[in-house]
Amino acid sequence: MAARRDFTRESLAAGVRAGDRRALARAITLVENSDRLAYDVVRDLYPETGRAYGVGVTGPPGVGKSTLISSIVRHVRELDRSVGVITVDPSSPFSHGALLGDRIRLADHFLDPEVFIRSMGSRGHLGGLAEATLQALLILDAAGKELVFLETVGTGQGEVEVIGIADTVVLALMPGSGDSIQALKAGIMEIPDVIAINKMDHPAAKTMLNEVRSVLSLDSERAWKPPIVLTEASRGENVPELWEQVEQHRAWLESDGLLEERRRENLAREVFAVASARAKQHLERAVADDAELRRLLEQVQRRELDPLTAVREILDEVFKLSGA
Ligand SMILES: Nc1nc2c(ncn2[C@@H]2O[C@H](COP(=O)(O)OP(=O)(O)OP(=O)(O)O)[C@@H](O)[C@H]2O)c(=O)[nH]1
Ligand SMILES: [Mg+2]
Repeated sequence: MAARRDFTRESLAAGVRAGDRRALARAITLVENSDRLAYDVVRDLYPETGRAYGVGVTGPPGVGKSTLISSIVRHVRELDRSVGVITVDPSSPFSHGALLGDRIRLADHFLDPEVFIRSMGSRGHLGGLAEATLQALLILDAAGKELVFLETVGTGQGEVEVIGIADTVVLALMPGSGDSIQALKAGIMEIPDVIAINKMDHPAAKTMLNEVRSVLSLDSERAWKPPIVLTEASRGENVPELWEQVEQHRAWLESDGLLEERRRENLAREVFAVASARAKQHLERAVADDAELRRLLEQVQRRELDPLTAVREILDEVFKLSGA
């Protein structure tokens, strides 16, 4: 594409630093395409990152995550903070711009030059969505956005690697999010930092509040007790209170160097998650492309070769690991 040539490594990095929307949009598109130029630019910008505060918003489909983010953005814009929003939809193949629902929900902010909003689907991404999210976050961080929101749908573990990089994780629930309560109770879902029970206009909101409280009370050892806030995102009800809890969590992390510690852990985990995703994809491709390796799988299926011998031969061949 000829248009892609109008940015060089230097001009793209400079554009991102200046917070130029066109440069930001291009850089994130290049990230989505696993383009070498994006890799180089993030590499150049990385030493300047670490200033943005990342807020992850997760929760089941349709609970109002985008609406909540939109309301929070309205609130923090009144406080004059600059904002980036990345919404990640693993179920959507679309990319390059906003998904329809997000576009409607977040439309209020499209004209605000201090707000940059981008949606990403599951297309491409050598290292999976974790890689694309991480790179996009770093770009918005380098662009000087003070707050970056990461939205992803989730009721279990898959979203962890996407928002695992966030400094504060908000779990959004609504009356009827029983599966999430079960997942929290069973320890399948990590305890978030702040819980929003959205759609408080719904008659069952109080019941939900009690259920969440009782699940959290099972875990009384925790140094940070996740606050629970009832919200009505569509009207902005209690959104300042929710934001206040995010700020409280931030203040708590910032005391005693906890934020530094959390970021170190998050970064190490993200690197590991991306490396694992890439290794898995490499392995899958290698086996698909190699008749010899596929034959090993068939031999296992016919019980001519035991599974671990096949594993060993595949790993030896693909990763040159000996004695694994
Ligand atoms: N009654 C009520 N409806 C709400 C509230 N907040 C959001 N909604 C509506 O709930 C629907 C889903 O809202 P979204 O913000 O798109 O939810 P989401 O969690 O981002 O959805 P996905 O990204 O598709 O998982 C929309 O029709 C919203 O208008 C609320 O507080 N009360
Ligand atoms: Mg959404």
